Amino acid sequence: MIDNLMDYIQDNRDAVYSLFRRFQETGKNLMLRTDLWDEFTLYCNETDNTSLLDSPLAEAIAHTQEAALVSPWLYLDVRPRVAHWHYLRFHFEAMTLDEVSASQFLFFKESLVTSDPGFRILEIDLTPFERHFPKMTQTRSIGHGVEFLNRRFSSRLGHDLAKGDELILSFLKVHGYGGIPFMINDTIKNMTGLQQALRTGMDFLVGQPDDATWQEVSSSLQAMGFEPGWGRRVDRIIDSFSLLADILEAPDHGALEQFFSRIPMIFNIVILSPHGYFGQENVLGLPDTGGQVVYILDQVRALEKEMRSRIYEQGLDIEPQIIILTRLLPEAGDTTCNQPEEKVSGTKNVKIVRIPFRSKDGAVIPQWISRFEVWPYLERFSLEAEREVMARLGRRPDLIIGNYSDGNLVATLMALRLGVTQCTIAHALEKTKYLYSALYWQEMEEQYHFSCQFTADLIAMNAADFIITSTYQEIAGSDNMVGQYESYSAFTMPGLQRVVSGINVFDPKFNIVSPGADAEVYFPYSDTERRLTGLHTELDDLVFGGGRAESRGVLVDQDKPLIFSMARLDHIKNLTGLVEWYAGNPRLREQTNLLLICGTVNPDNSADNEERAQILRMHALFDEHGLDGQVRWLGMRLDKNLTGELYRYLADRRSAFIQPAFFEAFGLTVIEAMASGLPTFATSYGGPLEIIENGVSGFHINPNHGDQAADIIADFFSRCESEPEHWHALSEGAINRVQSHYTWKRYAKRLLSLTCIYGFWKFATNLDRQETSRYLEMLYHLQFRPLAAAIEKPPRQ
Ligand code: UDP
Ligand code: LCN
Repeated sequence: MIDNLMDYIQDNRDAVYSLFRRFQETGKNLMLRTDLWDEFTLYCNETDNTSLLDSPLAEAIAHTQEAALVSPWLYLDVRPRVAHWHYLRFHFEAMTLDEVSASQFLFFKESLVTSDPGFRILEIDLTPFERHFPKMTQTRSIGHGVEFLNRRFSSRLGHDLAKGDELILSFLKVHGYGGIPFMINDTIKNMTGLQQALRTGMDFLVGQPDDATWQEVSSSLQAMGFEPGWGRRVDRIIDSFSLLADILEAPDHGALEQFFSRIPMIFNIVILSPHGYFGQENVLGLPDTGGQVVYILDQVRALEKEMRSRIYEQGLDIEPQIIILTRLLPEAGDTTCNQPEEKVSGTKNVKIVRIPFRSKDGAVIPQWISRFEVWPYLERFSLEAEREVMARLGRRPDLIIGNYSDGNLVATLMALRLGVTQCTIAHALEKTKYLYSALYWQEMEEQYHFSCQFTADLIAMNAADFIITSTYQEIAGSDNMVGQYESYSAFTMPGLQRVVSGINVFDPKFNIVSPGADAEVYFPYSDTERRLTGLHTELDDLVFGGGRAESRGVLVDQDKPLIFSMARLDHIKNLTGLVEWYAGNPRLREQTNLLLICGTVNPDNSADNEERAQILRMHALFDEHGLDGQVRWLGMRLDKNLTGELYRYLADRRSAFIQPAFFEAFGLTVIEAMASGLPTFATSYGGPLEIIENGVSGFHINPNHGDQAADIIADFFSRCESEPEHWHALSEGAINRVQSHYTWKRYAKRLLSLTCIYGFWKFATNLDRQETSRYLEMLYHLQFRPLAAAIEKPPRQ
């Protein structure tokens, strides 16, 4: 690329020089991809130099994510393909181009922000520690880490077994529960012994009835060296024996995955979700409280079911336990977040356990604290949480799952101390949500404390044994957009830290495991037998009724379809933007009413600054555009069943769901609406880009071009008027998409299999991981802790 570009520049010096002058004349020191491309095409058109549009330079500009300019230099970071980066610099006067390191590029960027960049700030580079770990090379493999590890391990195993490697043997010996060993005992001394025992075992078992239980054959099998865990019935035990025998003979990645998933390893799981209001009722829509809560509550139900079924199949009688650790909030309003323990409905043994945040002197913090300010409390929280978990389980958990930046940090601290497999789930990494959140972190520090958050993210994502994401784009983005994790690979926070290699998205720790929509609640509107028609009077009143304390606007023409949106009232969700699009599009106003469920209508009822600002903006838009007869805003939280029926109630009215966010990491509302059969228009920034196939199972809209988005929606309704089957086609497309791709059952199976395989991988590579672990510990103590301590506020008097 560089050679071609250099030759091109040499041959077209004049044109290139005047183009760069033009960039310079914009007066901007930093230009984003779209700014650069717009200037470039304008230049080509104005100078009638269309050949430039087809040149290596055009290619480089089209793939540049950011340009930094200070005369006589222009620095570019070029991303020719997903997750591949080149850093280039161009000298205007000398007309030279060369490739520089990430560190040099970041240093140059720092000079735009601070007059004294100082080359000697802390440089974070994880590459040297990860040198010995296998990495994938193909972009299409990203997010399929476990398949890669299995393939890799099976080929290594073949080689190592031939040399007498005993890793599998020692791994089989470490499992047990409550003092009872599983899988094999000391009668089996080595690999030859294991192979021999498997043969003898199978010879013995074929003479037994298929449905005989482990208990009935256990005394013979135990004498051969086998312990419980191979299966409940003889047919299953034979199957497990032959799987292992095959692996030992000729390792194969499919068999390996299947066998590891059968080993009894997971009985207790701890899930961390400290911030927000974590409860089962009355919480959704409160600040910091949305999809993560829904996700975890659905996740634990599915996990418990799958764990129980696996344990049963393994022939064991152990009741699995899951503990969700969250924050206890003494001032909990009308939620249950002030209760230390709550059983999760629909489960046998899943509990929400709440632990308070405490100040330095140990006093309980009574009030809710924004997710941006939780950092000083997490270490104390983690210690108390650990004691609580050990007291409840009486043993270490088998898996710790962190959620979001704060939960992931606590999970890291606990997993490191306890030596347990750690999984992290980001839900949403804030870094990509806010433009220049790293470069201009100092300006945002007071409100967001990204210094703590991004450092915590780096620590947790590198400490995790495996990371699960809801989509591919969450890891590595798309051709045009940088992935959320990818954005941590190189970035700088001037004056604080320059991250030259923060995460490698080719690491096999990444796995895409998409969540689902609770099929008991979000099912198609056409599934009439299951419909909750008893709720329709309440819905009539909510949607079409008169004014009520928690609402604004009363719909005058009730025959029109509705466009509906529901989300937390954060700036990023862009609901006020949607109101503006609607207000400014006469066709849309003519064709539809707008229904919004978000936040609270009275700003005095909100403790969150960002939410308050949005509430005021919403009122201003109603006033400015006279929307009270066409827009209904409900500032309330609906019970889950009511929400489910509302989506269907709106589908009955041939309505649509709109998700207008500036960025949406995944978007559970999107799959809920789609599962109900509502045609859905959702942001092209983030998860919905991958969830929806444009024009088939919904539509992509660009939140930065509201006029176009409003036209796309208006066009849809115009077409549906003359061609009602168009609505049905989209509705069916949406339902099919969710049913085939987003289910919790599939999720639970996959997550448990991953846990087994990464558990083995952790066992196999434990020593090698120590370097990374030590580096991260240092980062935690020397960098994170002082940052967090500095933002601790004195306790409220
Ligand atoms: N939700 C709700 N009421 C609200 C806002 C949200 O019930 O006022 C639910 C919604 O049904 C979905 C979740 O909260 O299940 C929001 O998840 P999503 O992934 O769309 O967004 P997040 O809030 O996590 O950013
Ligand atoms: C957080 C978000 O912002 C959403 O996009 C996700 O759907 C939700 O968490 C669940 O993962």
